[in-house]
Amino acid sequence: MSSTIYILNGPNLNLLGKREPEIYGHDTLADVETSCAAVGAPLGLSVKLLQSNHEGELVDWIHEARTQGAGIIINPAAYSHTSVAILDALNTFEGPVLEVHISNIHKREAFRHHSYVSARAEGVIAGFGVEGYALAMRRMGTLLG
Ligand code: CA2
Repeated sequence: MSSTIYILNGPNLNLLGKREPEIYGHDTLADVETSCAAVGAPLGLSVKLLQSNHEGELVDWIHEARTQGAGIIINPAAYSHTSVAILDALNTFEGPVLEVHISNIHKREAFRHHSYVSARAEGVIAGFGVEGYALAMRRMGTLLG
């Protein structure tokens, strides 16, 4: 039976591929789900990709992953820089957590340079575009292997 990786996405990422392609590219979250599923299949990993514009809903999905997920890949979007609630929720999760940012947050405004989630993440990928999600899936295979 395959293990499930939760791929959680924060506010405004529902617009991925539809707005600001110069920063975030042309791929949509549906494309991300397809590429992550393709990477995960030979590793025995399935994906559950979710997106919310609401902090509490992301917290609820992290709690769900506590019993139904083997690992979490999270792009908390703007909540990266503000949310102690998401950090606290991730600290209750026992499996590996990987943080992904599509853009290189360190090349952008200073307020994007700090992420609360990074204090919990086993690793952080930033600036690799949406390929970062598939790279994180590959790393999940290693961490869970
Ligand atoms: O680079 C990333 O992945 C970010 O997490 C994206 C967040 C931003 O607040 C973080 O600092 C870095 C913003 C997500 C907005 O997503 C959009 C996607 C397409 C069009 C408009 C917004």
